[in-house]
Amino acid sequence: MVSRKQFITRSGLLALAGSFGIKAFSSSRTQQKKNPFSIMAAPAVIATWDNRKATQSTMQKIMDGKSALDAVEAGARVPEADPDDMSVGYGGLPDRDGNVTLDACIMDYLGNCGSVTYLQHIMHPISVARLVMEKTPHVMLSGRGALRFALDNGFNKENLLTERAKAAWQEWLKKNNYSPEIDKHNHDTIGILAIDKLGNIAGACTTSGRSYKMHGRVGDSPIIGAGIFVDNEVGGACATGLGEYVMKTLGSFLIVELMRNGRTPQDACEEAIHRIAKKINGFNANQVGYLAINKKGEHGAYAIKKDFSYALFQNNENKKLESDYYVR
Ligand code: SD4
Repeated sequence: MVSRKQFITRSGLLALAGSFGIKAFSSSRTQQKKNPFSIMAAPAVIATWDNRKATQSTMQKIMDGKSALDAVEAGARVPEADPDDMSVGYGGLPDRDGNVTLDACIMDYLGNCGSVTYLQHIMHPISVARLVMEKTPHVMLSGRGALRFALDNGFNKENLLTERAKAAWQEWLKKNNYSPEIDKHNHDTIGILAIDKLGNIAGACTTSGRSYKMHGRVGDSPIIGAGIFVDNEVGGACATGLGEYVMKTLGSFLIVELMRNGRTPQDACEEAIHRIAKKINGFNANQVGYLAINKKGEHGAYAIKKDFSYALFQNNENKKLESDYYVR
C-alpha cells in the first residue's frame, strides 16, 4: 500500500516530470536541439549565384551561435535589401505591368516551413515567410492576404521599384518580347542552405521571379520541394533558373530523395537536370541550376547550361565557384 506521504511525494515528482515534459515540448519549435540524425558536419553555407555577401552574413550568424534558420534568413535579407540585385526584393525587375511581386520560402530542420507568393511592397519577404511558419497554422500566404499579414506584423509598405528597374522595364516594353532568357546577366535569385554548429540544416529562397512575367505569375522559389527542400536526416537542395522547369519536376525534393537513397549531392543534382532534359521539350532554351548539400557537408552543383555560379562558405573560406553543366 502506498502511504499518504509516499503518495504526495510520488505525485509531486510526477507533476514535476510532467511540467518538464510540457516545457520541453512547448520549446521544441523555438529551441535549437541537436538532431539524432546529425553527423556534426562543420558549419557550411551554400547559395546560388555569386551571393558571397549573403553567405558571409549567414556564416557570421552561425559563428555567433545562431541556428541555421536564423542564419539563412539573415543571408536572404542581404540581396533583398540590395537595389543592385535585380532579381530579388528591393530593385527587383517588375512584371510586364510594372509591379514588383515577390516570392519566398523558408524551411527549418524540423520540417517546419513558411512561404509567401505574389507579395508586393514588402522589402523582406523571407521574414514574412518565416512568420507565416511561426505564427500561423499554414504554410503559404499569397497576394493581398500575405501583404495584410505582413502589415499586421509590423512590416512597412515600401516602393520596391527603383528608377533603374523601371528604366529597364520601360526599355523592355518597347519590344515587349515575352521570352526573356534566364542567364547570369539577369538572374541572382538566392537559394541558400546552411548547416549550423549543431549539425542542423535550414534553407531559404527569395526572388522577384522571372522578369517581365505575366501579372500574377508565381514561380518555383516559394514552393516547398521546388525552390528548396530540407530534410535534417539527409540534407537540402535549392534551385534557381526557370521556375516552370523546376516546378514540373519538383527538383529540390527530388534531389533530397535521391540523396536519401545514397546518391551524392553532385550525382543527385545531375540526375535532377537529366530529369528536366528528359521530360521537357526544348529544355535547353533556358537555364536551371541546382545546389545540394548533405549532412556530411559535401555539396553538389549542376545546371542545364554554362555560367551557373554559386557561393560556398566552408572551412573558413568564402568562395565563388562555377557549376558543371549538361548542354555542351
Ligand atoms: C522563378 N526561379 O521565378 C525563379 C527565377 C530565378 O534567378 O531563379 N531567377 O522562376
